[in-house]
Amino acid sequence: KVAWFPRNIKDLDCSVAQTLDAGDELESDHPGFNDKVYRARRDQLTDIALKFRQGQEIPRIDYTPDEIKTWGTVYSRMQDLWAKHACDEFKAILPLLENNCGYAVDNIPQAQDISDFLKQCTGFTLRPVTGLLSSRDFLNGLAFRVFFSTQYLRHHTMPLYTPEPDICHELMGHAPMFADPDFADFSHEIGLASLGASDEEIERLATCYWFSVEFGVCMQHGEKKAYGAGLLSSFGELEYACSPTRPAGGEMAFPEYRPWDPYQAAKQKYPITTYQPVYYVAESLSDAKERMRDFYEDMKKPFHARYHPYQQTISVD
Ligand code: H2B
Ligand code: FE
Repeated sequence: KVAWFPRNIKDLDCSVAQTLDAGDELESDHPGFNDKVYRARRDQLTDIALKFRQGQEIPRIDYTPDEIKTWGTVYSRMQDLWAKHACDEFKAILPLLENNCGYAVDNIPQAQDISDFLKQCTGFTLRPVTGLLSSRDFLNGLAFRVFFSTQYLRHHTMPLYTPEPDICHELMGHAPMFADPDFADFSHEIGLASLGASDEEIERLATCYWFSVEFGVCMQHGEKKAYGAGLLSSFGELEYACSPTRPAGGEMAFPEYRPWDPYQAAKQKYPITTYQPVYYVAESLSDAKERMRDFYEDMKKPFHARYHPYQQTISVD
């Protein structure tokens, strides 16, 4: 039996409504767990995501000075690191986002502006979400070139740490890459592959997603450069992944690098709370995409899903 999957972009409203369980409840080890003001603010932003319906304008948010300061702390620390370790595609797109979407140290960009910009570049759009979705629902959105994006900020007491996706991770790490055509196609492939897939296949695709969209590295000018959002939004791990220094006293392990191969990556175990012990290195973003496409075409699914961008629907044959 084939699992339910969205056929029309409007069906994403169901995906979101169905699975928002853990998202709006903070875990007890979250730095904002005991902060009443933080939690009340989270509820406000969560409400926007809950009320959102596909096709609407994403409401603009008046960010507080504290929130802007947290964003700015991350943004300014990342700027130097991006110059050294981000892939060329990211570095080319960032100035466009600064000019068109309000990316700046002292301003948190609005999701609708980024969504409009991405739509012109690759057809990708953003959709607000309250928190973590299941892998299946999250990946299904990519099949419609929709990226689910949280709008709250990490807790201001720990600006360089977040145990969950927040707006810094989404807008600094993910959003810029969706403006790149190869990366957009790559993400779309994973999304199409996830439609109606078995639970085991979803697990394998989510693992591929982890080692590419989140922690992917590629070779450029003979050096390792990051294209994964988990790296591009992480102050510590970006440097660690792209140019680690051999530990003198053994305080930090040295990562292992393997050529990007979705068949291998899909089977690899990974930690979620520490730096990655293994990174998969693609020759380029288009190489990453080609290999992902081979993997998808090899999957034993009973049908082939196709996306129709004008109608924003999926057909199967
Ligand atoms: N949900 C949300 N809201 N954002 C994510 O980045 C996310 C998710 N990532 N659910 C997914 C899971 C990812 O870890 C993979 C596909 O499981
Ligand atoms: Fe992410």
